[in-house]
Amino acid sequence: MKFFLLLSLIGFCWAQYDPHTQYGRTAIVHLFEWRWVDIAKECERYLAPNGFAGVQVSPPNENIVVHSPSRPWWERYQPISYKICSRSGNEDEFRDMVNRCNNVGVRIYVDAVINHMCGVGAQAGQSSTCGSYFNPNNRDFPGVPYSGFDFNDGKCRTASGGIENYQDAAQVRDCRLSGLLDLALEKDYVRTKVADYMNHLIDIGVAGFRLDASKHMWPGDIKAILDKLHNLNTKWFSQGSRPFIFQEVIDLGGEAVSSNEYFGNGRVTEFKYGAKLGKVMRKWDGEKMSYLKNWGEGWGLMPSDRALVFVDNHDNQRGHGAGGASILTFWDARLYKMAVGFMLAHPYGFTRVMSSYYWPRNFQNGKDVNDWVGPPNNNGKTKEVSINPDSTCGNDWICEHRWRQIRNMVAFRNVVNGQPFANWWDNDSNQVAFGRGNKGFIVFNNDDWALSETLQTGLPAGTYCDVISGDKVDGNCTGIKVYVGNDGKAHFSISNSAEDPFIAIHAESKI
Ligand code: AAO
Repeated sequence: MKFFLLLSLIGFCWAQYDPHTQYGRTAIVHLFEWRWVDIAKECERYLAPNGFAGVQVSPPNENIVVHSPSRPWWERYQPISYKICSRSGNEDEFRDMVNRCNNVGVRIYVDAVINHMCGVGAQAGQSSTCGSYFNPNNRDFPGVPYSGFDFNDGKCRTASGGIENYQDAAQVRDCRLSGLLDLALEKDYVRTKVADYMNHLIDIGVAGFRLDASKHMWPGDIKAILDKLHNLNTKWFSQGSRPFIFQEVIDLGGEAVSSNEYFGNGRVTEFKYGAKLGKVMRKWDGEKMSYLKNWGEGWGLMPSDRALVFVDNHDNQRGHGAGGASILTFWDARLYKMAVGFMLAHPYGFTRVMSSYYWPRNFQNGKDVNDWVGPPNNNGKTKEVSINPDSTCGNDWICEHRWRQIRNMVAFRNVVNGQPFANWWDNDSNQVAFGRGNKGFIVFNNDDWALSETLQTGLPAGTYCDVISGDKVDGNCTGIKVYVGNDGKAHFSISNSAEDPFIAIHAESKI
């Protein structure tokens, strides 16, 4: 009994699983490589009005400038210092963004790169985004400052100094990931420097962190850092709120490190989610949507209240990281919208929507040789996210979060929040439907033939607007109308050649 009391007490003070979203908001969006000035505007003009809970932002700290290839997106995963100074903007712009987003109830989550600094092969005097000097050869990063004592060179036991075998947990934690200089996070000095950086951001008003490369840090080292963190800024968060933590651990099974080692620290990215859902939607390996009936823990996924879920991320949408070819992205728009729709309708996990930019994908021998290309830019200066008259984005920003089907499913998730998974139906193939209590219902047709079924929706009688094919505007519907009878049943017809072969209705789409 005492033990459980203690546990719940710890759970209470250490609510690092709670994203601290504004009440009723349930999904965040990763605005990959966006500038702070654009995110500030997006919070006010789009995210808040459409019920988005928050934004994962690209690493805000100073990073190395890579010229070959020219300014790749991944240079931001090579820290030089913890000054808030990157191609997304300076500290003033970052502060302005956090203020303006919080003021409209949209939270900011920072991608924190704390496992390592730049690559061992970088050149002394190579430039950095804020001009801080560094010399990787003698491990000198005066901008922090870190020196030779602060890295794991002596601890790693591989000949190359890099991770050679993912079956050896000590290598994975103590050796270099992709040649990146591995910080000695068991040192209190290093922990303090990292915590100072994160506390600086917390004091500005961020709500939490994605911890990059968590698999490559010992869970106990992460905990020691988290123990040093401040509570969230009481200008926007209630007294005693702990920062939301989600750890990037790629665990598809079969390796020495597994996700559950990290549950004590916060949530963990569930990479099986997108890999498996992609297979189902593509009908690979004999998978079909009817098998999704017990989606979630029933599929071997981690506990829902520990999972941060997504269909794709900035790595696996371009062949980095893990998940492989099954991952769905904006490049496969039709299936992608269905997969994101399924994710947002389903109660499992805390959801993150991806928002990408275009790059000239170019496969050679199965590999995209342009997988490095950075955000839309003029001579290295990131372009503004311009907005077209039809509310989509210009300047090569894809803005999946602004696609009607995805934006409306974020609203759907908010409306059905807390409602149980209900009224499952399937045809033993790729036509499925389910509801969320008496608040929402969704029907998919991923078969090669038409769907025509009368289904129990669980919803009160009335006429509903399908939020996939249209919007409820001034009490009318610009898309398909669905008539729910007094018995809760409605007839659905979905052609297999429909632009978007799924239909979703909810309490607030009733007309
Ligand atoms: C760049 C260059 C490198 C250069 C380096 C230093 O590309 O050539 O050596 O600079 O100069 C990003 C880029 C990197 C880039 C880096 C720094 O992706 O290309 O390196 O910035 O600029 C592992 C980690 C995971 C990591 C992922 C990319 O575990 O943490 O690799 N993701 C994060 C970020 C990412 C970033 C970093 C970390 C570094 O999201 O953007 O890197 O800050 C297995 C393991 C995974 C492992 C993958 C890939 O996955 O399980 O843990 O991820 O391999 O190495 C099947 C398996 C699956 C397996 C997969 C691939 O799917 O089931 O388990 O195959 O083998």
